[in-house]
Amino acid sequence: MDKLTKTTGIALLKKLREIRQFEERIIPLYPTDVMVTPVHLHIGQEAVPVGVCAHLTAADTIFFGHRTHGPALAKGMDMNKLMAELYGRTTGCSRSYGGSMHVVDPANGMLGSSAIVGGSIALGVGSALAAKLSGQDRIAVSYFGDGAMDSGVFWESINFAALKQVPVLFVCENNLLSNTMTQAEHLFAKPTAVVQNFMPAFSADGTDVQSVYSVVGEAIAHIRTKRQPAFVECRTKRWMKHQGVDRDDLTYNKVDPKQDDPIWKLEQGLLENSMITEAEIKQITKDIELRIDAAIEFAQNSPFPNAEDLVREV
Ligand SMILES: Cc1ncc(C[n+]2csc(CCOP(=O)(O)OP(=O)(O)O)c2C)c(N)n1
Ligand SMILES: [Mg+2]
Repeated sequence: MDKLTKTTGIALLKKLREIRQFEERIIPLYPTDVMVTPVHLHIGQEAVPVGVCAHLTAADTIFFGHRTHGPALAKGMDMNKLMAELYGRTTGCSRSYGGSMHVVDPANGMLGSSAIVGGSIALGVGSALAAKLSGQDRIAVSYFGDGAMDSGVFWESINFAALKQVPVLFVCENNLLSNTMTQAEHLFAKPTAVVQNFMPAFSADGTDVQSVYSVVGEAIAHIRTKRQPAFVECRTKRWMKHQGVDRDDLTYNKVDPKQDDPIWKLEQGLLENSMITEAEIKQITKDIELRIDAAIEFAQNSPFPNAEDLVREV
């Protein structure tokens, strides 16, 4: 625990647990069809959004893809609004128009997520360019999976951000899988090896929130002080199938229940350094469960859209 204070460590643990427990509650509910959206779960990968968003303010913007629950909750989205969106209710963060893959929360810097792989990378660059042109000191984050790195828009965005020197952080949440395709099947070179020709490029252990927190902290310090772009690759493990609520069973995606678990790692570190007790962990877990109970109740009691809502935003 050389990199974290007690306060930061506990704050990170609460966010990791919030995302994990939120999604663990989705698992049994999902087959009952109360949720009217596909879901791509973040379980096992929570350290990446949590370690990144711990360095962001509400004014900093973030754009992500189809796997939204982790970054959305980490950036500060209200759990009730996210749950209601999954239930397809008008009180959802996207007023039921989006579902799990399209979440918005402008007050917390979430202006849109895209189900098109790579579809939001350029939006982060545009947001950073806007900050630069209007003299705002906020930054933007383009957050995507390794599957997006073979898209043209990724390379255009890297080039443009470096050319115009805009304050954007590119985060590659690298689970080494694009659906069932391995990275070696679609990417010519290691991510950081190529990108470092354009901007500072860092690597973090995405199964360890301490690592993500400290590496991203360095990258963001660079962006905030120099007003230049940076890139961070976070190596992580996908525990669940690409989509849906089943555990992954690919023979080439083996998960170690401890070493690949950011929550286990952080809790061990905090316990060993007497920064937390077992009883405090239990209390944190229980408090989050109660908030999820409330979020489910909120979603269940919220209205479905009606015929007028269908064309309200058109
Ligand atoms: C342009 C485009 N091509 C293909 C798809 C189908 N698709 C959805 S998610 C996905 C895999 C994306 O992998 P990655 O970007 O690494 O994200 P991960 O699911 O691993 O978090 C694919 C191929 C899509 N949505 N958009
Ligand atoms: Mg991936």
